[in-house]
Amino acid sequence: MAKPVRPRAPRAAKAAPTKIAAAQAPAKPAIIETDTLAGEEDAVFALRSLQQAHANNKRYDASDAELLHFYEQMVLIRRFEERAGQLYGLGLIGGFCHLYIGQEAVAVGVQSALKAGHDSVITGYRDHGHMLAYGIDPRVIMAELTGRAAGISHGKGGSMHMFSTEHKFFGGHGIVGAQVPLGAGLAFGHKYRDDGGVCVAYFGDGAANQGQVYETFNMAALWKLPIVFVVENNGYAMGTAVKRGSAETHFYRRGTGFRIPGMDVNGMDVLEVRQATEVALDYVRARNGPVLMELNTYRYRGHSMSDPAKYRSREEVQDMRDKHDPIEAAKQELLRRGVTEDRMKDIDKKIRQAVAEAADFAENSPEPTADELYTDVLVGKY
Ligand SMILES: Cc1ncc(C[n+]2csc(CCOP(=O)(O)OP(=O)(O)O)c2C)c(N)n1
Repeated sequence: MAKPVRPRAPRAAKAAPTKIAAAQAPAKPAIIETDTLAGEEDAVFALRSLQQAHANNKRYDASDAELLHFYEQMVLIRRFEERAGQLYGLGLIGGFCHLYIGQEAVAVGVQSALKAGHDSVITGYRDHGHMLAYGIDPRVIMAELTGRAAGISHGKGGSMHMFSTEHKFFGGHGIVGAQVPLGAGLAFGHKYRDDGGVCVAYFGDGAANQGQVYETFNMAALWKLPIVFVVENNGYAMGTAVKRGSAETHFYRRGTGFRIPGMDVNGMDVLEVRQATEVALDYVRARNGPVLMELNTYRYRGHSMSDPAKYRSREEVQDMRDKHDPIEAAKQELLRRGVTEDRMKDIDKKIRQAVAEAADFAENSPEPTADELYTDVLVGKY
């Protein structure tokens, strides 16, 4: 599938040196060949770039069973999120609720390449899709969304603050960008214990403009931490389009100043995401330090449930849905491979049932009792 065609901001043209500037330039000392050194260094850095490896082999060679599994996981995320949107509309979900619809191929493609229960993951508030891709029970996620005691954070976290240490899923963070330095901490833990694990830290294109992200890049590169930074570039930070809020819209290049190789990936193609993640993980597991992946994707719904999304046209959203939908693309590929439509319909039916069960379970679960206010406040006794 072609890379999504969300328009990128035009890059500023390099100013041609004027005659005056050239005339005033000091003569270069003959001995200190800084230009040559810089050139060699750049060549070394360019060689380290993983973009070439990605370009050479873009898509994961999935078996039919694997692709069907990816399809199933993406459909689960979509149907779950649609149902969460309905429950929000009915007043059953309080607080914020950020849906992941449109971005499913990112979570499914990346998670499928990780060693479950070994590698760790941390993300922002748009977290339900990641948890589902990690195999966490939809019932406990829905129960958390509806503030029930059976929820994964005992009904006290809601949409943005879900954890599962068992699955090495470390949230669920409402503070934009906060998960990036925390992710470096998780990566430091892997390195300190020498357990071979990698941390994947997801953040948005808006979060990518925060200072703490670059402090983290510096530390992570300096200490060669086993971390994959994943920018989910969905085109908007709340109502601000990428080209209005970012001087460099190619986020995969943002690690260059810290010698972190970047990868520019089509986040609407689950097989491309999977393949690129493997390249990144191989590099990180070989103790080379961090990688920065930009996954170009799109969110179909508003920023959160309370966003009418007036900053973009209906046509833009429809165009992405029609031409770049990750689920439809996987479906078409399965059909081309000879997997029958009936097989996929069975999967869709099974998913609808699982999501309905999750919603029933949540609605029929009790709310936490008042004494829950005093639990999970501190990790230990001080
Ligand atoms: C430190 C901080 N500043 C501002 C906000 C308000 N806020 C919530 S989401 C958001 C936009 C983030 O956009 P992006 O990183 O692109 O992620 P996306 O929502 O697109 O997934 C902002 C500014 C916040 N939660 N935390």
